[in-house]
Amino acid sequence: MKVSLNKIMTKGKALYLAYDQGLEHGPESDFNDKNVDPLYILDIAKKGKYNGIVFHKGIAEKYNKEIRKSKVPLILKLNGKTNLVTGEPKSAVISNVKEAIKLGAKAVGFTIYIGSKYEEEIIEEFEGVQREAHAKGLPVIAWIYPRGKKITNDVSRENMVYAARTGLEVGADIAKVKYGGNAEDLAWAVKSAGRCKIVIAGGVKKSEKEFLNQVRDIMDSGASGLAIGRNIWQSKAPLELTKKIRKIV
Ligand code: FBP
Repeated sequence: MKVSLNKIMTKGKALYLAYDQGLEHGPESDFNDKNVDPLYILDIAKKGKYNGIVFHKGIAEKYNKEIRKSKVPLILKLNGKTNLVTGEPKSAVISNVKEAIKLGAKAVGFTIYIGSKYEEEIIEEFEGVQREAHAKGLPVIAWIYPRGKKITNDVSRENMVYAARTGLEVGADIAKVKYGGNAEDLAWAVKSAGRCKIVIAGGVKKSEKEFLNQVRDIMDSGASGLAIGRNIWQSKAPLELTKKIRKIV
C-alpha cells in the first residue's frame, strides 16, 4: 500500500526537527538549560514551520496538549535506547502504531541497526510496525544506521548506500541515513533508495557556515531533506538558521 506523505512533506521536500537525543545520548552530553525543555523545541518547530517533530512516547504523552495545539506534525519514534550499553546495538520498542495514532502522530519512526548482531530481530520488529502503520495510512520513517562489530566506518560509501537501499527493501517511506561528506556517494545512495525518500541526520553541532555548505551538498545530491536536532536546538539563533536551511531545502 502506498501511503501519502502530504502531511509530513512540502512539495516532496522535508525538514524535521529531531528530539530523541534525551534518551539516545542523555541530557548531559546534548542539553543546556534551554533545550532541555521539550516546549522550547516545540516552539522552534512551530515558528520554524518544520514538517514534523520527532519525540519518543513519554514526551508525546506528557506534552500532548501543546503538541496538538502547535499543529506541528508529530513523528512518534517507536523504539530507542540509551548510550550506556556498549556492544551490539538494538533499540527497545517503547510504543506502537495504535498509541501513535492515539497521540495524534502523522508518522512513526523506527531505528534499524543494520550490521548489528540483532539485525534479524530488529528487521522483524520493523516488519510488524510497517505493516500496521501502512494499514492505517501512516508513513514510516526508518532511521537506518550501520552499527556493530563488523562496521568500522558507518558512513563509508558502501555502508551509506546499503542503509539507503535497506530503506527501500524493507518498505520504509523515508529512510534517515547519516552522510559521510561525499556528495557523489550520497547521490548514489539516493538513487539506490529508489522511491524510498532519503533524509539526512545532522550529527554533532558544526559552525553555521560548515553546516549550510553540507546542507547544500545534501540537497544537490537529490536527498529529500533533513531530520536534524543538535545543529538547530544547540544554536544560539535556531530560527535564523532554520530560515537559511529552509531556503536551501
Ligand atoms: P542530530 O541531528 O542531533 O544528529 O540527530 C539525528 C539523530 O538521528 C537523532 O534522531 C538520534 O538521536 C541521533 O541522531 C542518533 O545518533 P547516534 O546513534 O549516532 O548517537
